Amino acid sequence: MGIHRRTAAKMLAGFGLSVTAMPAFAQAKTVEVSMGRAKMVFLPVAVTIKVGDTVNWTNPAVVLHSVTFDPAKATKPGNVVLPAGVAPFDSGEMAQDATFSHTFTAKGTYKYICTMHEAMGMVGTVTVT
Ligand SMILES: [Cu+2]
Repeated sequence: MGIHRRTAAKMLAGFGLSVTAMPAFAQAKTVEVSMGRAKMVFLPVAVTIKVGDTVNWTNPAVVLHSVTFDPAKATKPGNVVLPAGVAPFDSGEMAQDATFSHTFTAKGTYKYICTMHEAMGMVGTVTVT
C-alpha cells in the first residue's frame, strides 16, 4: 500500500501537482443560514466564507421568504449589493422547509434581502474572502 501511495505521489508530481495541495479542493464548506420564524431576519445575519464555499438557506417559517441577490428587486438602493461583474440571482418565493443554496465563486461583499420583508429589515450579508 505504501508503494502505491508513493507511486501516486510521484505521478502527481509529474503533473506538476503536489500531494499536499490536494486537500485544498476538499475543504470547500457549506454554511447554513436560517430564515426568520418569529422575527423577520436571516440567522446569522452575516456570514464570512471563502471562494468556492456554499451557503444553504432554509426557511423553517410558515411565512414565505426569499433569498434575493438582485439589486433591481430592492426597494431601497444599497440593501442589495454585488461585487462588480457578479450576475444577480434569486431564490424566488420559498415556502416552509424550502431550501436554496448558492456557491460563491467571486470575492467581495454581498448584501441581499428577502423581498417580502425588506421593509422589516430582513437584510443579510455574505462576505467572500
Ligand atoms: Cu422574509
